[in-house]
Amino acid sequence: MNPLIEALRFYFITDDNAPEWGPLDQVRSAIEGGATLIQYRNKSYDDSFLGEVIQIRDFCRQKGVGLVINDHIDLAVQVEADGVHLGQSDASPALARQQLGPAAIVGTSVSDLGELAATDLAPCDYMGTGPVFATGTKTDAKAVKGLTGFQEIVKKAPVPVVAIGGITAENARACFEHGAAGVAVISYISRAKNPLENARKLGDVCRDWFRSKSRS
Ligand code: 3NM
Repeated sequence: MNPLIEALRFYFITDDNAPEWGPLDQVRSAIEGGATLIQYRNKSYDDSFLGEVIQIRDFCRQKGVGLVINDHIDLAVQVEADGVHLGQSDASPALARQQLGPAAIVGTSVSDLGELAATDLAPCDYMGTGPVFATGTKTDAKAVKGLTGFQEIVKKAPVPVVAIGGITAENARACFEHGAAGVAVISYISRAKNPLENARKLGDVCRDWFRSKSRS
């Protein structure tokens, strides 16, 4: 299977506002539980966080899990991350591809059919679409689209689509059944009482789904 498709399955995104666990602890639990790709997301990023990013990068490298940087192409270049994820109001995926090269992972967020029509996905390896379920983590998230709305977008998308927003071990399988290439999750792990336990539960669901797919 295409290594990127495998990496998208269980995509953990760091939370800079989690009350109990810092981003490095979150990443440790996520990877221990089976996360296949990590995104460093920090909406108040400045240079004082560089050490944190380097620790996360080193941990990801040690575990053989890719690291994508949210928003900041320059930071991705600086820490030699595996790629970037860009929102609609960030720099363009084309610029990211130009700066990071052909091997980098470049992803973008597409929340509805209008954005899908307006976004140049040619430089992108995947897109994230949500919120599929209600989320308290992204304060400016668009309307919840549900599984049916999600599937409508997947059907028209020219690249693999990762489901995001309110994902848990209980609803992840339904996302895969509606065409998700992967599930991206924040609070189910970052704000869990026991992040490792939740990461393992989600890891099991993702693993089971792809095992059953590879047999069918
Ligand atoms: N993007 P949680 S929803 C970062 O809809 C993000 O594009 C979204 O966090 C989108 O797993 C979201 O805690 C937050 O719901 C996801």
